[in-house]
Amino acid sequence: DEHRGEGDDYGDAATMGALRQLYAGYAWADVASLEPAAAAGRAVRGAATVQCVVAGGGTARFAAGLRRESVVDVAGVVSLPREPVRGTTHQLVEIQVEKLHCISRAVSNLPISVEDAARSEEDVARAKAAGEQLVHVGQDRRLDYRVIDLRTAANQAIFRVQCQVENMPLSEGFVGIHTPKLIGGSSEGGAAVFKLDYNGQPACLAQSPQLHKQMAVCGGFERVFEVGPVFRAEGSDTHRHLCEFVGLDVEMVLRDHYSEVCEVVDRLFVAMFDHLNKNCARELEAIQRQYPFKPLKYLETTLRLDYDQGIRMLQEAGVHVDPMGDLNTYDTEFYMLCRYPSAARPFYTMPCSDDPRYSCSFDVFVRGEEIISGAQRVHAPELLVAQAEARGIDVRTIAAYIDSFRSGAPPHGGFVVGLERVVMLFCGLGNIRKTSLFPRDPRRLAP
Ligand code: AMO
Repeated sequence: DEHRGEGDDYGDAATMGALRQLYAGYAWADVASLEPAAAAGRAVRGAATVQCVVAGGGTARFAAGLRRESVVDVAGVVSLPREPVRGTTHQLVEIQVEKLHCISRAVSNLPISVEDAARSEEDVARAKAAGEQLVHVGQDRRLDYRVIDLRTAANQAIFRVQCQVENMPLSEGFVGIHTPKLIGGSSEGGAAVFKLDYNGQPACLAQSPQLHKQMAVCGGFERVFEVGPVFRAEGSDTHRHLCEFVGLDVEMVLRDHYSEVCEVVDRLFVAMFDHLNKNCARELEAIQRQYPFKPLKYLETTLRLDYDQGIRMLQEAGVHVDPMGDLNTYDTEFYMLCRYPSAARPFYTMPCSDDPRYSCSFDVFVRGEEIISGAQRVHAPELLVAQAEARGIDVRTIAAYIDSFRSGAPPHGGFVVGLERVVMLFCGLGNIRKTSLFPRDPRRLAP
């Protein structure tokens, strides 16, 4: 109540206080279905709407003057609607308004409307076929006015799903860490870095937590993970590249073999997919309504193939363009390719002991696109120096990293998951900008 100040108010303080308690007890979507608050954390705000009916008099005049997207407090009696309201899905009840208070007014000329932004392409096409003109808000315009666009049910759901994905390593005993984002040089190869001046020293924005997450393992942490920004000065404007994305990095001590890392990926992802399908059904439904997609096909134990085996299958099938397409014969859209050629991997990757032309590395694919890169790392400083020099890296720029393996370093490996890519591909969204709250692509630095 201290935050009132928009003048007109048709409720007394006590009622408004009680109303807020009601909201605290019932999640937004559940007000409509009158389910108790057990599922409060799970409800999708905005996925359900409730119609408020104003009978007449001063409240009606006040309501008529309210503009779309204004924020209001409402108190009234919940009743059954006389007839279902067009275009709503959860319209089980409505509210006969007794009191109405405007907390924040929206301007009259909003650049886009939530209704327009929430429309699926199918809706627009159907209306067009019926001779009706519906506004279709293109992606750039949505992103320009992202604060309004984010209010659609699908967008609310996308970021709730993303939040479920990012904490998954906690279940396997990984400790969350934070590594520096201002660093002295590149870790993943020279090209794609944002350079900057660090008090007179050349520096760049971290391309990956790679070197520091490994140093954390050298520092005695057996299993670490980090959810943080990763900066890549990508020149290519594609559906799956951002200049700043969220990396879900993992690094762990190995006992014998890098397959231990693959097993962690398998357990985490199968459990995560199961969890999303079971516990985020409402979110997925809300996304489906605006962006229809088929549920992801995955196996109980993730399919793992050697890179060579995958390539052979492709050749046999005569596939040249979509490199992963053929693996669909396994009835899974989630799989790992292992043992990549060493030349195709960064300097810190461990070569295979039986054939150093190949490496202890893997990539993971969802619906044919890469979401994870991972590997065992070289923990012997001499080999590390040799591999860096062979790739033309000036080892003086990574001296502290290399030195950290001289004071005793356990065998270790890890991987990174591109958070936006996982959500994009799990939900078949087709463009990474849909799963980034305020995306940064080669052309976009605002909002
Ligand atoms: P890599 O560079 O292959 O590996 O990146 C791994 C994963 O990060 C995501 N990704 C991106 N997502 C959005 N926009 C981009 N521009 C972009 N670039 C990469 C993808 C990709 O699978 N240090 C190693 C990983 C490791 O071995 O731990 C690395 O950074 O999902």
